[in-house]
Amino acid sequence: MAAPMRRWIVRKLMSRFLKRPKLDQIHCCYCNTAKKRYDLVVIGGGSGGLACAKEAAELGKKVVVLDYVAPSTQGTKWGLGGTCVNVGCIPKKLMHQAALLGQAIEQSRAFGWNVPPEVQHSWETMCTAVQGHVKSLNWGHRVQLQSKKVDYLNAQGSLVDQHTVKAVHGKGEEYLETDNIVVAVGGRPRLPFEVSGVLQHAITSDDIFWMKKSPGKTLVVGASYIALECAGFLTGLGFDTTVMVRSIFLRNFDQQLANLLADYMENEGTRFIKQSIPISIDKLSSGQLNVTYRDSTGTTHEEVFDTVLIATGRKAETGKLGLENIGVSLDAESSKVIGGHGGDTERSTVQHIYAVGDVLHGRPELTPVAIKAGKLLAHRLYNGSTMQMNYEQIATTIFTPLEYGCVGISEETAVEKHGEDNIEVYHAFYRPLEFTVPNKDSSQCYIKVICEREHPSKILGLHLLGPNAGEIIQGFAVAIKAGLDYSTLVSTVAIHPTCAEEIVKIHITKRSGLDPTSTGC
Ligand code: FAD
Ligand code: NA7
Repeated sequence: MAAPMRRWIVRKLMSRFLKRPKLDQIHCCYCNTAKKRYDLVVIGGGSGGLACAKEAAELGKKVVVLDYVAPSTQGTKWGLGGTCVNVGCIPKKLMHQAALLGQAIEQSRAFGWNVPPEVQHSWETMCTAVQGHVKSLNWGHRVQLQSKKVDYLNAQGSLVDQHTVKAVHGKGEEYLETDNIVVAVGGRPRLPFEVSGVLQHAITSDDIFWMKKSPGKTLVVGASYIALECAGFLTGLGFDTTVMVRSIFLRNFDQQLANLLADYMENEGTRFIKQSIPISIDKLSSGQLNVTYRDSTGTTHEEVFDTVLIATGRKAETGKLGLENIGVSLDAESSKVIGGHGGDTERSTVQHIYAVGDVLHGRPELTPVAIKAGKLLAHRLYNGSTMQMNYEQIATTIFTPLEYGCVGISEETAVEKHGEDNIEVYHAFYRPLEFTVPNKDSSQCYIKVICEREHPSKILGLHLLGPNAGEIIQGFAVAIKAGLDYSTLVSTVAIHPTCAEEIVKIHITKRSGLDPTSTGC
């Protein structure tokens, strides 16, 4: 049978399989239509919402998930699964991998591979492959909801009273009555509207992974997680990439590692315009964008780019949810839901209304955080559990060309919290073995372990700049969560030859002033 016919039959069968089951219905006082009754309504089908909904359904509850994606400012749209799947972790990590492969091809020559001098990369081919994977995940989420008997509405949700959610979709609107509500609407990029032309001409992380044609010469505005990751893979893919930095790199991360990372990126070809902010973006007749920006002395400059990518933070999408009208308190600055009421980390000011994921005020904006919080909440609601989400010591990694992985606190925070005299900072510059043959500069490969000074020297923070930092840090995060101290760390026998072994071999303190360069075996 031909492939298109096979795909058509599979789609037909699946659409039948995905039909929603019949539900209990009661009369609605807001309209004349019937009102559906649920145990749990989840607003937002991203990492946290889906995890919570599926877990609650597994515990035998009648659950519906509403997911609606407002198009980006440039009109980009995507499917079920939220930020991580469609415009976050997944396409980002795949493009990071594409960039690393480019580096590997270059370096492979030193290892004897006969690679042609000019190796071309196709943005279109990469995007088609990445988007294909993302679409398969969208489909997988729908199938999982169906198999776990969670209802799914491609609808925009809002709260009309403490127990009623209004769902607006292509066919009109419906009202859902429920015992519990979980708000899991995530966030969206925040644009600096003071920059004229930003709305019309700039893209964000909501667009970059879905661009049909390559971005060309790109200006990335912002100097944090998302800005540096995007700038990193764009540089690695061969685009002329500039980052405009307003103040510091990676606020809230260890500043020594943040600066080393920026140095590495600069050496790899990313250009930084420091201490500057954009003022305006104007479209030229060529289609290119003329950016006017101001530096710290007040002097204005102009430069032409093909693409301007704004990565100046994210904001919660709570404006249209009607939360405040029904008594749910939001943080005045972040517009996020304030949790922690009644001793429950995710409970809002209304007893049976909860928030998980990026929309919860003051919590790390990370997928595994949203998933874990959503699952734990379902178990507290429907399985008699009392286990709260622990937001401490959550590991993360910035997937820049040299990855920066960390768990625990930065040196700055350790000094602030414990005092300089009460902490010991061990550090090492090391050379990954794989950097030696291609003679790759390893000046920024660095490890920092921050401990309490007093015996047993509990580890407060571990920071690693190097290849595969994400893979390395995950295991150490387990040990640190279990209370790892310095003597246990260094009594561990290394795996040789690895980058991770440098962590268990760390022995030079900053206080000693000794050269922290690791000398190998
Ligand atoms: P989301 O995943 O954002 O889901 C919310 C969903 O609700 C969305 O589909 C939204 O459209 C929908 N919605 C909004 N309003 C309504 C409404 N009124 N009605 C119905 N539906 C609505 N995290 C990591 O852990 N690792 C990474 O490497 C990583 N990389 C990232 C890279 C980028 C570029 C970005 C932007 C984020 C990255 N993150 C990463 C963060 C991660 O994506 C988020 O923390 C995570 O997706 C949050 O999940 P959530 O469930 O809170 O919200
Ligand atoms: P962050 O971490 O909030 O960082 C925002 C960055 O943008 C930061 O470097 C800011 O500089 C900069 N910024 C903010 N406003 C402006 C304006 N108006 N002009 C220029 N630069 C500006 O956001 P991210 O998007 O990187 O990451 C958000 C989360 O998503 C992250 O925690 C991950 O978990 C996923 P500043 O330091 O304030 O001077």
